[in-house]
Amino acid sequence: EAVSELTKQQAQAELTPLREQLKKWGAEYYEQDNPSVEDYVYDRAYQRLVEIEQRFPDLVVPDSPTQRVGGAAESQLNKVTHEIPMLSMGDVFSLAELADFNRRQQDNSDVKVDFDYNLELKIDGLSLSLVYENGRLVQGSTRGNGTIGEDVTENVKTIKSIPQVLPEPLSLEFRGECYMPKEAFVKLNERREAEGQPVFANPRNAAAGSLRQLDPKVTAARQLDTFMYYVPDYQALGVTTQAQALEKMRALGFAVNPNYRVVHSQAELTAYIEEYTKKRDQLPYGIDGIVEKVNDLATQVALGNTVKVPRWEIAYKFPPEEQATVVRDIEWTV
Ligand code: NMN
Repeated sequence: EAVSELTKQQAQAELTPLREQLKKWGAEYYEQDNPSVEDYVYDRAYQRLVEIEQRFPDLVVPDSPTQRVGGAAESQLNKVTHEIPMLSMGDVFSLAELADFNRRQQDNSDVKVDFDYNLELKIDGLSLSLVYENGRLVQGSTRGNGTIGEDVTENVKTIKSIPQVLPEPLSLEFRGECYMPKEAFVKLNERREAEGQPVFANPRNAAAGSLRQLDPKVTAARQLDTFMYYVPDYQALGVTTQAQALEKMRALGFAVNPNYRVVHSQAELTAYIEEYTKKRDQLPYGIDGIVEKVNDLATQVALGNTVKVPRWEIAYKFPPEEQATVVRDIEWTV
């Protein structure tokens, strides 16, 4: 049923099971690292929830999946508090929706936004926070529910692309993505299969399962890698744009994905997305879309966040490869 046709009673009746289903899928994905459905199935259901709540704003409740980040940090790992919350990201599923998002951002906000976006590959891993004090790595943590994450400090120390010491005595937090390269994922699953252990559903879940280990030796054997992409306190880093922040992080010794690009028009934006839609299979790591960020960091801060997502960035999600034609017909069961 089209959302525009729903009566309020129908909407109310649909919302409860829809939210329950999304919470169950979320727990499987975020907490157990073992999803039971493909991302596009989750995304369609989530999108429907967003649309129903937009049509009936008074039916929004604080514990709706649209109002909360990720899953609970329920593992046996120690907990850390994120002073600056680690948020989720809004998404769009077509170039038309992305153009719409940009138009609204540029025309309808109190903040002046130019067509000056940094585009990055959306690495299919899990968010990671790294804290340095006087240039030394002192803490690594997962996002968890955005405010409370899991302490994985000893585990991140086993990841080769993460510098333990920076060339400058910075006391700063860096954020990025922890992922498992495609080749490492295939080998890991082959080994697990040979040993009669359950295999991981995809590289993202393998990365999450490998990072969230109680024994750092297990993490060390898993060949995790990282791409860093965000510094909350950019002023301390001495940069003013996202592209500069990436370059500065690279200079500090972090792994930074080289395939980013600053664009100034819809045509350049479309060209980038088309290019990486084609190149995606050849990359040695999985990507599930493109992230568009307002390049100017002061403008990012001025735009701010909703309770769940930054207003200065959006993810364009690739259509699911095989199922592209059936995606609109997907139903969820409760
Ligand atoms: O947690 P955030 O940053 O909002 O990321 C959402 C991503 O996680 C989306 O790509 C979504 O498809 C994926 N996800 C998948 C499932 C699943 O059951 N396959 C559940 C929750 C989130």
